[in-house]
Amino acid sequence: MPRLAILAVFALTVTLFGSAFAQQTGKLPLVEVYKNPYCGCCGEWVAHLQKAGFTVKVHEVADVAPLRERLGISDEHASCHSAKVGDYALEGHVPAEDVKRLLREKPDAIGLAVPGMPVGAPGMEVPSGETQPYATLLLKKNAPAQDYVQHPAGQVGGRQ
Ligand SMILES: [Cu+2]
Repeated sequence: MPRLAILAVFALTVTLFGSAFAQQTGKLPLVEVYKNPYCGCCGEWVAHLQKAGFTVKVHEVADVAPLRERLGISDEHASCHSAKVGDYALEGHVPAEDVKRLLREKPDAIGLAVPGMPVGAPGMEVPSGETQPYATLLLKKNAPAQDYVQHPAGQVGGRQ
């Protein structure tokens, strides 16, 4: 019997250590991006996510609008590309850090959006280094969108 007990303790230790390790590595879910094949800044955003550790699957589509609508993102929050990560939707040039925060905090929401194409957002960097202030919005299911993360001008949210 003691041998069995030792085995049990050993097995438990391995299990605990394994899950602690998995938590620390923080396995990131796949991001599925829907974009027009000719969208350059969309491709830059994909590169930004990959650099941040995400695995990205790109779907080239002629028109992103039907998917955006299916994801529950309204026209006023629209940008150039849409994406799915876990149970959430992403719209536009959302910084990878904000996506990680969303996945950590798991709010009850549709997802995140950076409407339009703010200069300086990840994938929207310009050679001059100019940046516009913008907010990453948390899209709620039956309520108005909320500011989730403020990105002041002069702070490049993209490539580190
Ligand atoms: Cu864009």
